Parts: sequence; C-alpha cells; structure tokens
Amino acid sequence: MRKILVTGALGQVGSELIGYLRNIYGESNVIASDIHKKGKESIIEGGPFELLDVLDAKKASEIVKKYNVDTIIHLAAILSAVGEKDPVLAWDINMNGLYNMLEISREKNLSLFTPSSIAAFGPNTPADNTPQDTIQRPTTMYGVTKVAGELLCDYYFKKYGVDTRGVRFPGLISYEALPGGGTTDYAVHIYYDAIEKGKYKCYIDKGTYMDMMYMPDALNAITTLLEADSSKLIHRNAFNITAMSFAPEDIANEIKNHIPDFEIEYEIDPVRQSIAQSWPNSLDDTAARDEWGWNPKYDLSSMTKDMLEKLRLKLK
Ligand code: AKB
Repeated sequence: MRKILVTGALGQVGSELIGYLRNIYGESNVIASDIHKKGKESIIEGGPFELLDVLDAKKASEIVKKYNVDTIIHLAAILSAVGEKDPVLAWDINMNGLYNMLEISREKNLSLFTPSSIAAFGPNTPADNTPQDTIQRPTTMYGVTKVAGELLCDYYFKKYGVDTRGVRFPGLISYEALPGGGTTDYAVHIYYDAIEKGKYKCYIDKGTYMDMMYMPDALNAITTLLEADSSKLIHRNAFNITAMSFAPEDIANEIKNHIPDFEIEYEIDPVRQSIAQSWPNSLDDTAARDEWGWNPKYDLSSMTKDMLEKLRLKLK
C-alpha cells in the first residue's frame, strides 16, 4: 500500500482529497500536511497530520522519513489572482516548494504528483480545443511558475528517473472548502450567493469561456493517473483535462433551472478578466483519454444539481 504525503492538504483540493485517499489507501497511509491547522477537523483528527511549510525542505524530509512516505501529492501553491498581487511570493512558494519536493523525491526515490493548470497557457495559445502540446507563453506569474513546474517535472523524470505525474487542472468547483484566490473562483461563489442571496455579482464578463470541472472528477483524475501503467504514459506531466467549458451566463442559466428568480449582474474586475481572457476557452484532453483513460462524469447540468443540493444542506 502507498504511503502518501499531501502538501496543502487544507486547501480546496486537499480538503476533499484527503478523505478520498484515506478511503482508498487507509487512514494511516495518508499524511496530511499544511502550513497552518485551520480547516476540516476530519483531516486533522482523522489520520496523521503534520504542520509543514513547503519551503522547509528539512522538515519535509523528516516527515517523509518518519512515515516511510513513497509518494508525494504536492498541492501547496499560490493561485493566479493572489499571485498577481504578490508575484514574488508566488514565485517563491510555487517554484521553491516544488523544487524541494522534487529534490526529496529524487533523494528518496519517491513518486510525485503535482497539478499544473490552464494558467500554463497564454494569449497566443490556440484558445479553442487547445492542443496538449502547443504554445505556452502565459502572462501571469502563476502561469509562469506552472510552465516552469511542468518542465521541471519532465526534467526530473528524464534526468533522474523520478516518477513525476500531473494534470493541467481547469477551474475546480466544490462545496467543502472555498478556493483561495484564483480567477475561476466565481464559478464556486455563484452557487453560495444563489442560495444565500438569490443573486450574484460576477467579476468575470459574459461571453468569457473557461474550462471547469466538478471536484469528484478532479479527485478521480489524481488517483487514476497516479495508478496508471507507467509504460502507457507518453506525456506523464501536465495532461490537459477538462469536463466542461462555460461562460458566466451559462452557469447562471443552469442555476435558474433550480432557482427561477436567480439573477446575475456584472461588475468586472479588470485583473481577473484579463487573466481569464488570456486562458483557453476549451481544452483538447485526448492525450489524457488515450494514455490513462480520463473520462469525467459531471457536466454543467449534473454538477449544478449536485452542488445546489449539497450546499443547501451545508448552509442550512
Ligand atoms: C485559478 O483560477 O488560479 C485556478 C486555476 C485555473 O489554476 N483555479
């Protein structure tokens, strides 16, 4: 059985991934870690938990040794909007954090999964049906760190044989924990406001398409790729994956099917709007489908139904 260390475990993905992994691999085999201890009780109390700043390579190495870790899922990162407010911090955490995890993986012969993002593309990338291998000239610091991270993971595999794997996540939508400072966050906040206020003020303009995915599909992507037959992987890192592509008015219309009085209005944030416009409208995820059987379950309609049901219970 794998022994998995997850960094950034109390973030949006980690908050759901830890329980999911503990069900598959066993409670004691999944070590959750984060820089703070504020989050879901079940993560902190339901199995091993360690305080870890990913810039502290020595501490990370001690944790790997203490639990006999053989796999790292490295999630700790600064997202796009926060990264534009503090690019130096984004570079430091995203690059040095990943570098530390790669170095530990090389020294101790571990497997490493780390996500890239649709942010690894830029304004001169083909925006529709964006190919797996294409122009990558992002214009955000987050995107710069994601491209560099993709290359670094490829390098550690080719040069040192480290079993690195990863996907390019689109915007992720979930009800457990809020996303922390991304551009696609509107697609989560809109559901909260739909239930609590019946209306939503959207900072992304109508007609702006981005790829999105419901969290259950994202969790499944992580474990499916982690367990995929290595000999079948041509790309290994940075697989394009997507489940749907929509603009704000599409998600608003879908919500209206459940909350007929729901209203969306627009107050555009120029920073996040320009980031969104620099990203693809829709990805081509054929490589992921062919190489490891990627096959998402949720579309906009089934996700909206589930999100609203789950959030209604949560916000009661
Ligand atoms: C963000 O908006 O920054 C993230 C991402 C697409 O990587 N959700």
